[in-house]
Amino acid sequence: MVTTGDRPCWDENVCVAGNWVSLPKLCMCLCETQETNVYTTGQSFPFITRFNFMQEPIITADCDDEYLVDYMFDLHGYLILKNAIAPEDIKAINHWIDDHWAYVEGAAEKGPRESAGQWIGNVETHTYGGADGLNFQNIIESGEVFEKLIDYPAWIDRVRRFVNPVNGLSIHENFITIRGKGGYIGPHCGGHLPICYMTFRQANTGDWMVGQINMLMALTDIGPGDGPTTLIPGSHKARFPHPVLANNSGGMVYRGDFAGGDAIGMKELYMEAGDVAMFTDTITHGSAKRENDGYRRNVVYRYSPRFIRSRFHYVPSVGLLERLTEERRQIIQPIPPRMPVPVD
Ligand SMILES: O=C(O)CCC(=O)C(=O)O
Ligand SMILES: [Fe+2]
Repeated sequence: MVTTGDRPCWDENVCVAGNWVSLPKLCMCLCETQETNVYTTGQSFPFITRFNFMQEPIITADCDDEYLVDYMFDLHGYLILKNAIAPEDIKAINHWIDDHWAYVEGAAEKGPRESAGQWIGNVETHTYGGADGLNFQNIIESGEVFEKLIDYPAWIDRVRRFVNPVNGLSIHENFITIRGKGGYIGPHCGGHLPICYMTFRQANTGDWMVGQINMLMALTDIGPGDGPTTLIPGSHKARFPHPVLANNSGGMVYRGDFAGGDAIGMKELYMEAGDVAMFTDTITHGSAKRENDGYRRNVVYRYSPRFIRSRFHYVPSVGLLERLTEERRQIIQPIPPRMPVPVD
């Protein structure tokens, strides 16, 4: 047994062939083969299912080791929350998608104008550029399960902490994204960007100050060939733009027009339905091209400080505001519009 501070590390059940490294308050296993890189149980890190320098930082949604979560999120810029969403909620979301499949593939697919979406109540269909597939934007307006996701227990406290409670919270964009064979999203973002919400920590004090944190929720299993999300671990701290984003305009190319998975340094994130990838939008990311038949299904909610207007400025409907709990309303409309009192 190796002991680091008050955290005991047990070598049984954890790593057979690897070496143990002790760091202050943290123990890691540097193993030589992938098979031995799997944590099963361990008294020091009961919440970690897998973690090492090479593989994904994965935690179970109920992990309460705040120090460890902070360490991994700071280091990698992302975490996978395992089994974060209840199966019945995943089922309800997939059901909504099935009910609206004609907008993805069918009679309703083409909107009245090339550039505009179709409205389904307060939800609008949308694409960033075609290859990325179809989005149902403003999905919080389409039913209870989507309202529930606003402050879902598996992530809301972490999100508040990373954005920093002094900043409050808002949702910058919320949508379902459906991507078929051949679809992808190009590489974009990185620590070099001078965009005001592309922050991670307060530069002087080091306090959390994440300007945008994405919850990318898997509605089906996403594995090799399914067009998984890709990212470059640690690139939220990069001061150089990724080489493919540096070719024009002094590093200000926002998004490459080819599959993100083909950009050097990208790593694919594999998830099972109900898992959530929580990542700072500052990290360089995109997706691999989908090679398999069928469609990739995700929900994305992006959280920002309350001062940031939502990306496409969908105005919350009166019905939604009335339905929301006070806590959710504070996130969806953190700064209510001020208007003169009507005079009779
Ligand atoms: O679709 C993906 O896998 C990536 C999505 C993305 O770029 C984002 O959520 O910011
Ligand atoms: Fe993105």
